[in-house]
Amino acid sequence: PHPIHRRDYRPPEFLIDHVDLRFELDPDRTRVEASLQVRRNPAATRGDGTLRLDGEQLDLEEVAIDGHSLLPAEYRVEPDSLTLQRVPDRFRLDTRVRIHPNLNTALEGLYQSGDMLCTQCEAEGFRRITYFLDRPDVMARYRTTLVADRDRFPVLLSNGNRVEERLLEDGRHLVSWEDPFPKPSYLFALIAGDLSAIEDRFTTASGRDVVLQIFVEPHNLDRCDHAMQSLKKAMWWDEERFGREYDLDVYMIVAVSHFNMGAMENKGLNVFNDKFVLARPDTATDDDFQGIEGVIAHEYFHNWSGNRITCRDWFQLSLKEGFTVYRDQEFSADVGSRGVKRVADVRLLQAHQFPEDNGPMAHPVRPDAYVEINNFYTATVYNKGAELVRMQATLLGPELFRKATDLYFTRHDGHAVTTDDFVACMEDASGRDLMQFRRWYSQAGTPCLHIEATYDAERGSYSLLIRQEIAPTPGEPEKDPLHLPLAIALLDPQGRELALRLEGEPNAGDPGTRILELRNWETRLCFVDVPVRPVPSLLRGFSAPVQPRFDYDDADLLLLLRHDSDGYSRWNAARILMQRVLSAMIADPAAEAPGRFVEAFRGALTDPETDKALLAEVLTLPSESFLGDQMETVDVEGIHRARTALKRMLGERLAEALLRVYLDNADTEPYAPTPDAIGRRALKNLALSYLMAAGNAQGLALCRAQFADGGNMTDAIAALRLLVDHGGEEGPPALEAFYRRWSKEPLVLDKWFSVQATSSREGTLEVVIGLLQHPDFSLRNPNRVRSLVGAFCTANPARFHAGDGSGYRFLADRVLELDPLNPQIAARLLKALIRWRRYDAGRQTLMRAEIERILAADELSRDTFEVASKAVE
Ligand code: B3K
Ligand code: ZN
Repeated sequence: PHPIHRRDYRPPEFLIDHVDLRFELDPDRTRVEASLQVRRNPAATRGDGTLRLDGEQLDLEEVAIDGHSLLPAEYRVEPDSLTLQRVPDRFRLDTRVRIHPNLNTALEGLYQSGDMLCTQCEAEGFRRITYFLDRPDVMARYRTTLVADRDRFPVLLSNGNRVEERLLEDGRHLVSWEDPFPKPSYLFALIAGDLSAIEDRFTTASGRDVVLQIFVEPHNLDRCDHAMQSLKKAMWWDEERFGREYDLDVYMIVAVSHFNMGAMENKGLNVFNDKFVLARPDTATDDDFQGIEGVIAHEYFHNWSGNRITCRDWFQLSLKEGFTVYRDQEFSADVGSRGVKRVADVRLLQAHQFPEDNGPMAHPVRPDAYVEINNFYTATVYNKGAELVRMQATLLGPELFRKATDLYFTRHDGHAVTTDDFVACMEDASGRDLMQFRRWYSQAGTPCLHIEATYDAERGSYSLLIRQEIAPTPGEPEKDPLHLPLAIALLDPQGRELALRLEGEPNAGDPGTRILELRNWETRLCFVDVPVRPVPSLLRGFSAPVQPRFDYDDADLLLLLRHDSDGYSRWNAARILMQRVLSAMIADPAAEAPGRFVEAFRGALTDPETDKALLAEVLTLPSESFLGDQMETVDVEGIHRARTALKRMLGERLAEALLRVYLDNADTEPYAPTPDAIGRRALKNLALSYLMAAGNAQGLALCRAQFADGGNMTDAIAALRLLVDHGGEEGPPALEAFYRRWSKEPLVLDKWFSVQATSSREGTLEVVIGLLQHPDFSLRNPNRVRSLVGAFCTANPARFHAGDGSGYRFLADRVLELDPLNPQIAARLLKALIRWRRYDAGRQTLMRAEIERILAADELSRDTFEVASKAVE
């Protein structure tokens, strides 16, 4: 397989203005007739009149130009294309193909999920449905006619508005849909199934009445309300914050149980992994409820950032994904708690994107080359991409940023554009120069910000020396300095914010945050009129996706932890403190947590002022993976031992306070996924986890009771996890009871698999291997694979990285089994192995050997091949 390069982009030689599709749907054999209005692209350089259409796994039956059938000698069919020579400048192309949805295990194109038929076309799935110019800069209007057996498939959906519906002979029926908005083929969708829907309405700001429908299998009808509420909130919010209204008369969401990722923003017909639709308090956790709200909003926001304005080519993926993630983050911050949301987003970025930047698959937010685009739906494109939008919003300020997004939406409506076009709108609306800022899109790697401070008591000055450092990444040995906003405040010894005046400025501003702009490798700044040695609160709100390095005293960190008004900064202070204690314990197994640290922890735990959800974030020990990321070489055993020991120490020394927190935050009202209630549950369950780590008898009794009560899934699963980890007598009966209660609920069963896969107990791998044979396990359902195999390999570092290599072998075996079935999922799993250079020599050898074993297999998919080969380059 060969890479595709961004620099090779050429506008398409032909355009397709209109597509007429007719499907005769059958899981074994679906017939697809396509009628395309094709014309030469006046904006492209004229070629020799050869039209090459994409198409894969299609049985071609007929090709006609302007109504005249072609003889097989007049076209060429290859495994991935159909080529026609010397076509006219403007013509109608008709094709007829057969496809086989029930053999489609890759879940790309048209496939079967349970009893229904559904599609997934992004990025390049449409070519598995019909021959087409399957690239996002070819935008067409679609009319889609679906014909199917009426009993088996009473509901037939596609994009846009329903324009025709009738019964046919022999029990079949026909439904036609028309989408008035030109769209790229990756936004095409169809659904056929025996589905029920809940329905609601939304009136847009300009008075358009929109029907909202969520389609699910009939037995799931009672768990769609939260999704519907989330959708209405998102529609309202996008009008308020971005001035964006919905544009069709109907907005449909369909939940399917076999889905490669979270959801898909097809125009007017979103298809969702059912995990991000279905929720009832007894089956879904707080995380699930919040995930649903976020993903429903994300896909809705794509209607403007993605669908109305789309990507010119797949290198521009972050144009829609980075911007839409930013939009969904802001939405969740506005409807929930901003500080907590920011901490969660930063945690995610650091857990997924920073490691990516520091591994063999590192790539810029706008990549330069790929072998398989599906490998680039990454934390870099999504989450770092969102950070780039956020930095531009910070640099411009709210008014100018809104002016810039308005300009973007008007200037590019209906077009396929680039990330450069986006930045140009930021510049044009604000008059600012973002030339240097653009480097963020083209340069990979996470910058380190080394900050040094000197206080001169006599002169009352506080000077900062800030150095950027960016390590080389694959293919990019040299880096250039970046333009970034550094948000900073200075706190006095009482924790109050000082008024800031930089040398040379006429007067001091109000006390609070100051945004400094860095552009060079080295920046020197001096604050004057600083009455006391201050404690700097750096990178407030995580104002740029960098790693700040500042040599804080423990006392400074304690002050930030207690007093900083910025949530990120408090959380970060707690984490540095915890990391220091843990590092000492890793180095010396006999080390104890210092008393001062324990007291600070107690202080935070019992702080009545702070948002409980933020407290839960602050008091959570850094994950084993995060701790590993901070080390030269990951010390798998040392980290696990130290973290377990610290948890136990805290549980022992603070038992009383923890018990009080547990009891004070018990639910008194019926379950509701409100920010306040979610925060209380998070804090309560965190307290319980410390008590359980210490083997506290009262904690165990509370845990058992909480599990037995099982009132809501958040509490039930938290208790189950702790009981399983506690071991001894507790785990097996709890698991069995849970299974008995939920064996008919796939999404709950996923949790049951996951809890077992992530247990830190020895012997977990054997349990996981056993579960591969469980009647409810299947390699064909991505959610199930993620819940067992994915959870073990990514969320259980101590067991996955077992020194004997058993975890690695297990993963490679699964990748080899999955690759022929579902390359996207196989390649994604494989990413757990590729950062082998971070480990000790023994593990390096073992990990590498497994990657080599995968590479030696014949017939690897492009997806898996690309990940494996880059890992050993
Ligand atoms: N755009 C889809 C992701 C498609 C992934 C294709 N491998 C979901 C989203 O980001 O909203
Ligand atoms: Zn998206």
